[in-house]
Amino acid sequence: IKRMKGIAVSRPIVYGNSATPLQAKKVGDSDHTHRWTISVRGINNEDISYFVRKVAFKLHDTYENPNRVIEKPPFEVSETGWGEFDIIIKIHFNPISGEKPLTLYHHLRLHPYEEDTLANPWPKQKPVTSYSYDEIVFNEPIDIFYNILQEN
Ligand code: SLL
Repeated sequence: IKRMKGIAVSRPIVYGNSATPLQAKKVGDSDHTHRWTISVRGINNEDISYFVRKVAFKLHDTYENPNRVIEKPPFEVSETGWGEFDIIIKIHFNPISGEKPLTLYHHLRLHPYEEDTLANPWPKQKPVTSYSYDEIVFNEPIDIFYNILQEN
């Protein structure tokens, strides 16, 4: 194994969620109030699958099969629900890289804040969004992974 001494390569990602209120409760359905999607993406929707192998999203235990593993892009999970909670996002890298998985946390946001006042109410069907920008840094990547990063 040959590492690229003194070299760091960074790749931007965007992770987080959007949410919209459900129009009406379906017959026999639970108390779900929102539909939401949590995702990990490249900037400008750039394909990140050359360095991301899979993404595991750990949802609240009130969900069935709370550990959702997404093996190919888009790396996202859509669900319905009634409450906000913290999602643990574990990013597994291209196995060729030898890099350990990276863990991120995102607070699933369903409700608007700031702008949502009586004087300035949030439009009913406008999605609520909460996204974070981050930069993944590969320090002294191994040479074959470095080549893959450079080629994409
Ligand atoms: C709260 N601490 O009390 C949070 C927990 C959990 C939200 C929120 C379950 C959906 C389903 C769901 O929306 N859980 O029935 O699968 O606000």
